[in-house]
Amino acid sequence: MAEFTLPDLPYPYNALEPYIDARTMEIHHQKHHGGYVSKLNDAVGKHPELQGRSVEELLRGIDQVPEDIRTAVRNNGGGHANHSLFWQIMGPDAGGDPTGDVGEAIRSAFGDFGSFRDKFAAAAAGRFGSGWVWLILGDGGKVEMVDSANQDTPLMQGRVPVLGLDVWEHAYYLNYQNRRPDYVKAWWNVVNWGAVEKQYQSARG
Ligand code: MN3
Repeated sequence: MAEFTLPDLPYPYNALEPYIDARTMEIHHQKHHGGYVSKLNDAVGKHPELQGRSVEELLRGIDQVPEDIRTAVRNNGGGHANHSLFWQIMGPDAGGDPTGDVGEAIRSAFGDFGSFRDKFAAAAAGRFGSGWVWLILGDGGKVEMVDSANQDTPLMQGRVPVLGLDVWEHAYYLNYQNRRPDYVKAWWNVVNWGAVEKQYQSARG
């Protein structure tokens, strides 16, 4: 049973160069994200009663997932959901200042875009080992920044991510080696604010 499938990237592997190189994108998408999908299918395949659940449903209800596959769903379901969002909110000919309602929400929460980037960079640098930095929807349309370890997702706390940055070494090591801050700085050039706005509006329902 292969219930979950690896989504295609909405752009070619080389589309984010020079900020993220094609080889990194290809390995990241096919091997890493592909691996999460495959292992998620193996886990969920052991429990036919879970068939038809979306990955978001599984993660929001992680405490109700059968114990023998809970860790596998947390890691690989998280990996699947996180990367599916990550590919969507990047793109070629992107970057610049945040636009739309999400841009307003960011300025309202953090001041100007520079202050927001500084806080994001500090969270990315401070995340020891592997993890993510997130912008999530808060109360009343506000946005908040959080970070998480491994493939843990804000969905497990009932929160909805609108923007996420992968700070696992596999996301940047070929091009940036140990220079995570350089990767984080360059990453803003590939953030597609139109796509982030879509996530924000969809999260608000
Ligand atoms: Mn990754």
